[in-house]
Amino acid sequence: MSTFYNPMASDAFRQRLRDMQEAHESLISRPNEPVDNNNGVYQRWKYPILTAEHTPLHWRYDFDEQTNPYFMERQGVNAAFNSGAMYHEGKYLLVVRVEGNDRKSFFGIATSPNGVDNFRFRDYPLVMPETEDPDTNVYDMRLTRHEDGWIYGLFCTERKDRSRPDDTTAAVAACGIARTRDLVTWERLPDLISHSGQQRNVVLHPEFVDGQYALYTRPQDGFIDVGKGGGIGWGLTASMDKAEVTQEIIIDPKVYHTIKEVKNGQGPTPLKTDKGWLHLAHGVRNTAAGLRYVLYLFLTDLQQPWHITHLPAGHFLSPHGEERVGDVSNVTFSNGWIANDNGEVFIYYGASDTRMHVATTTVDRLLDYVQNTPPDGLRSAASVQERIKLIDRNMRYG
Ligand code: M1P
Repeated sequence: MSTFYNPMASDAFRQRLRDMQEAHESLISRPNEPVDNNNGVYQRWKYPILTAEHTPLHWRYDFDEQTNPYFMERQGVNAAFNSGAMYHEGKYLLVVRVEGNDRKSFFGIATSPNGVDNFRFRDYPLVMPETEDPDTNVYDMRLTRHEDGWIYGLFCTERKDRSRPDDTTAAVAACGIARTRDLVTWERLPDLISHSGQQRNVVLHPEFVDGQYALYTRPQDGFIDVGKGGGIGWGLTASMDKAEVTQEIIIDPKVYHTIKEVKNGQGPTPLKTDKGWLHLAHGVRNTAAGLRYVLYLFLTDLQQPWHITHLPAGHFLSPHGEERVGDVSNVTFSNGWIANDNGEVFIYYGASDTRMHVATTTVDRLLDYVQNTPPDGLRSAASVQERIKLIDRNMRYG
């Protein structure tokens, strides 16, 4: 990232620019620290890895004293959250959802040498080409390195619902699709055509299935409410150039009185392991305080990635401490994780639609968790019996 110096400016203006750059540099280079309370499943880290304040100063301030005599922030950034992730050219790379004060989200690419701190944005945001029907808002990109050789970015594209011209809140969500080879130049492809209403949280499976591209979908009747759209779906398309899913099956339904009672959605691209495909997803339930978004894990069959083999009860990660508070409070949301060559896994999660955090673990721990955590018995009596089994086993050591 560049540093800036304006030789034409007054001493005071240059001093303020210097001070701001120093404070910004100390924020983005602050070493992160693992937190003490570690549940054995994953390790949380003390500081958010990205916030609005981490975005480059030159995205927000005008450094010309003639046009900005008060050194004001001209184009504020409101939040930096829900990021796609990939290991690329020796770095942990995030495609971050950056939201301006104008409420428009766009993508910024930030990289880190170690995955837990020192994330730095590239000098310019990602310029996403538009289709003939321009997007009003784009967000939540999932990156997939597909075996066809391309890196795909699937994201939500939101537009005004033109069938309800008088309702200024009415929107339509669809799956936007772009691909790149170098994470610099992007080719926009037509949006996904599906025949099940609106779509958000669509994710491309990294391998061909029956010679076709496979997509995890999330059909929904409305923009916020999924309605009859019953959960995480699965569908095939012959091509990504004109992606169309004609048949969708629900592979992970929403279920009454669980963490995904209201809705759910596939998180990042699943990780291939020798025990199956590891999936991270979000589940949503309602509370008197509003919706609560938590993360959960499941495992699917290697040959039949649409077939769930293990589905632990409850959440894997839920909003804690400061993560609970933000523009949309009580939300943890993940659309990016990275497994490195040492079997370490970096789970990137957005907190309350405001900032980004990381939790670290290993493939082995995640497999242990997903295979050995009991499934949901769906009744209090079943849950207590499951807990008594654990207590009985432990009583041998009492
Ligand atoms: O505000 C919480 C989340 O809401 C949406 O997710 P879903 O479609 O599952 O409800 C998305 O807008 C997401 O970005 C956001 O974090």
